[in-house]
Amino acid sequence: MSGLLLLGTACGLINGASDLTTAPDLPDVPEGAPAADAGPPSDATSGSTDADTTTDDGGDASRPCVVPPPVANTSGALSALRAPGAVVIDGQLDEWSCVPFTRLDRASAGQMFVSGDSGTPADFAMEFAVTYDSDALYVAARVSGTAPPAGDAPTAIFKNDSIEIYLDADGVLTGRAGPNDHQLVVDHANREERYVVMSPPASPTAVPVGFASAARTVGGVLSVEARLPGSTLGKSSLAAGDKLGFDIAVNDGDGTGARTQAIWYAAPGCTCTVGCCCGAAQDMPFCNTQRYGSLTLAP
Ligand SMILES: [Ca+2]
Ligand SMILES: [Ca+2]
Ligand SMILES: [Ca+2]
Repeated sequence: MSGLLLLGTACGLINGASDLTTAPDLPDVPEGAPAADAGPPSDATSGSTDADTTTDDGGDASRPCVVPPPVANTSGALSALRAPGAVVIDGQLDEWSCVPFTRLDRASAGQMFVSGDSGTPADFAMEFAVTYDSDALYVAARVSGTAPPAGDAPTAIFKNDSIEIYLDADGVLTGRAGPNDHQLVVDHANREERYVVMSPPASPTAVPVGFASAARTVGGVLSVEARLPGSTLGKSSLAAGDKLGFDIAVNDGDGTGARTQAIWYAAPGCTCTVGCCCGAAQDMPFCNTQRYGSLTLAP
């Protein structure tokens, strides 16, 4: 299939795994993926009953749109467009077809964490996007090349094939996560965890009220959607111009601790001194909010 299908197509046409076969810059999806990956969709959703949240302005699923193919963004500054329509947290990314995605792979990652994985330099990649409405922030991710699903660690789910979302609401980056900082992990089975303070041992806590996620695997491609209410970021509503600390990572793991993590951005400069901060062995966004990039909400 031609990657040009991504250009000038109609909203709703692109969906889930088909994106990865059409996107021109995702060569990491092997031709003829393992049969084990091509089975029936594996759906998992969870979260509050208000997970299927609509945007304020509705939307037109048939409205034509033009979005560029996913490209890397190594600047550390990301912007999110307002959601063009309703975002339904079901692991199907149809409604994201008019939202630009950013590519994250080993080559473009701001930081890599490798712990026992024997993968090759190009064996997994993620495309991710962020959008919002007045009530919530939404994150979508498509992960390819990890041969998901894998890893069934019931806790410390970052050991499984998973994604991690990092958010800071108040612009105060002290290293350690504060009350409105979030490290949210969603794995291929839609297990969810939040981590707050990463002083060993790491202890997951319940995800925030109103957080919802869904994970779906089709054809070896893991699609994840997540919703984080503005209230959990200390905001009564979200609006254009808001700026948040933001980062995201993808884990290729087997559940045992052997994993490879690609982190979108790792900000240079560091002033914190407590915990695994500047220059410490695990000086990464999960442990040091000063490594976050930024997310600006655009009109
Ligand atoms: Ca959806
Ligand atoms: Ca994997
Ligand atoms: Ca903060």
